[in-house]
Amino acid sequence: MYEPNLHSLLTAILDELRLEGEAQVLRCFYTRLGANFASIYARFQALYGQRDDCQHQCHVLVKTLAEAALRRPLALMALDQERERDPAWFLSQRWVGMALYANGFAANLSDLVHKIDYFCQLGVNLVHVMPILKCPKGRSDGGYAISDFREIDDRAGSFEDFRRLANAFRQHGILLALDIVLNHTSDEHEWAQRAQAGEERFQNYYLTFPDRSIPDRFEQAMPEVFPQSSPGNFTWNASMQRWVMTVFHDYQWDLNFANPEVFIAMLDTILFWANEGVDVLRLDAVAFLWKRIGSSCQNDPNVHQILALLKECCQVSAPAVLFIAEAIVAPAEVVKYFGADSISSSECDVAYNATLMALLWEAVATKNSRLLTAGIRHLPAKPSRTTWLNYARCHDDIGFGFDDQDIRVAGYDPLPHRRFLADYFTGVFDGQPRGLIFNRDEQTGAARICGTLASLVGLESALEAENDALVAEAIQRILLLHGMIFSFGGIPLLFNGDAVGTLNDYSYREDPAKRDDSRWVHRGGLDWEQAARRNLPGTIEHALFSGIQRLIAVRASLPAFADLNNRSLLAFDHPHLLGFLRLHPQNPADHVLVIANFDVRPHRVAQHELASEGFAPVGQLVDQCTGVSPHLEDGQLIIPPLQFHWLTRRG
Ligand code: OTU
Repeated sequence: MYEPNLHSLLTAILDELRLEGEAQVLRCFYTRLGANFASIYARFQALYGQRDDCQHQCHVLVKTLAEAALRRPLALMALDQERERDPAWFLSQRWVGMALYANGFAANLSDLVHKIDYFCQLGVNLVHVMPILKCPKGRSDGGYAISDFREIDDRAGSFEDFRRLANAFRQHGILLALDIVLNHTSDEHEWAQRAQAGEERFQNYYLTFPDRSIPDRFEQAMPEVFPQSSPGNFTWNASMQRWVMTVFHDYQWDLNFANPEVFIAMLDTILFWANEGVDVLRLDAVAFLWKRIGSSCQNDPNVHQILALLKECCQVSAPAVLFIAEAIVAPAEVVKYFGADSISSSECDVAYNATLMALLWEAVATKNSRLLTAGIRHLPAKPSRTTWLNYARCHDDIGFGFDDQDIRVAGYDPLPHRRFLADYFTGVFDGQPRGLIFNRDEQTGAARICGTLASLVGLESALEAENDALVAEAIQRILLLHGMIFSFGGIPLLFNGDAVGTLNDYSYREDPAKRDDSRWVHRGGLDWEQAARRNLPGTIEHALFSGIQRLIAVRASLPAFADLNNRSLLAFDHPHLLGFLRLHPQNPADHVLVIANFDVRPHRVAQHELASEGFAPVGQLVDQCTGVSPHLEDGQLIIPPLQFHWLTRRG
């Protein structure tokens, strides 16, 4: 910090705070604060400088940071230092995540402790426990409408259960990831209740308006997230006699981040969970944090200001935590959530790779790799010390949000192609995929889809038809999709029952609170009787589980799979094959060539196409997944239907 007035400002704040604590802890806090304060102050000014209370709120901010830092448990301080020494720790190919429901995958938080063996057996060492905070009984959006940011919902268990789970994970080397829902609260949150009771201070925590004039201006440019199940972006509240902004459901009130009190309260929430030992914070719906009339109210520049400020504040008080950006936005926008720095993340360390997810499903549907290759080629570069969260399925719907230009490059018309995809996955053509529509947009006809991984690749229909060949195909597709998210570069994130082929669960239709949200079809629990068959050779569950288990182990042994921005697409132009290299930073002998066939027919690659990449003679290549050489014919590499190889030049 070189600005003398800034120095005296900080000194004044700290003098007033009269912090007490162990000398070493205080010194550490002062050092980290000193390193970040100039930037924190500048961002805070940029966001809130025009307000009368800006200086006062800046004091509150520093106080919040100090209290969190001084409260931080010793073990976590040691972790802070460890991760600061190795800031690239999360780029390793050894991390594998799984997202699950505590009361679905297990009975509740305390039962989840008993399922740790499952993670260890599979090789999963990062677990995203889906929302567990207090929320209303029916109107809760699967836990994403929170009524208390610091209380565990009694359906998940108690705070003690949570702490026991966090400890057990730590002992087993499993990272714990939790959601931080920044954008909104439930209408039953104390803030919303007090706003409804007429307290102006809390009305200012949200975006409320006495009449439709401002809402109407907003609506002109705002798209709808749930056009069918929750149309419109505002809800009339009779007790306040005001309109409230509700971008998601009518009971999810959007927080007003233009109010510094809201920013500080949410920062305090983040630091609270960081101090409870949460390693990874999944920042939900981050694209929506700042609203501006006349814009789509997504990806606003001030969203990035807020995220960068949150990051710097965490660097001061809990530097060990990672942020995951859940920004399901266009490819060109998503990389901005890593921040503007080219070396390290200055906002989120990890981001959901929704682009890859959607592209993979497109390749499944078309059985070719044209759009997939184009989409990967045009994925914007990201900063060095950041990584993707690569997934095939999650708890949400699948939106076909690729770039229109890429769709054209692949030879399709954007709108009809998106309609084709929604039709394909809802079984319109061959009846194999068992997807459901989620919120069709009546204006364009485009729709998002739901369904479990297994049901979408045709396992459910194949089992019903007792068609062994189609069952085998479905298994192959599940392994193919995992083969891709394991080798692309980033942290792969499995979902709930995908490793044992969990099918759609239609029982949500009987529950009035879930009936209108088809995402529940793929949020069923894990059937542990079915899961037990993972240890029984000859079963589908065994084929899937042991296949994925093997991929995880092989991946961990290949340092070229660490995400060092070391992926390079093959120059060959094959419509059905995806091919890319993962480059080992030091040793070319350890480069890995990934080749995948999305078609139901075999395809070949000529020797000369790989020679230019140094992967010849093909006869000497070894597939690390199987340990044997790939199939050759007349000196050409044959990639069987729906298969992939991780090839190296060593045995
Ligand atoms: C997120 O979703 C959650 O993952 C959803 O489960 C919640 O319903 C939602 O936020 C509200 O909390 O905001 O940035 O297309 O992909 O709503 C993306 C639907 C989000 C989801 C979208 C998403």
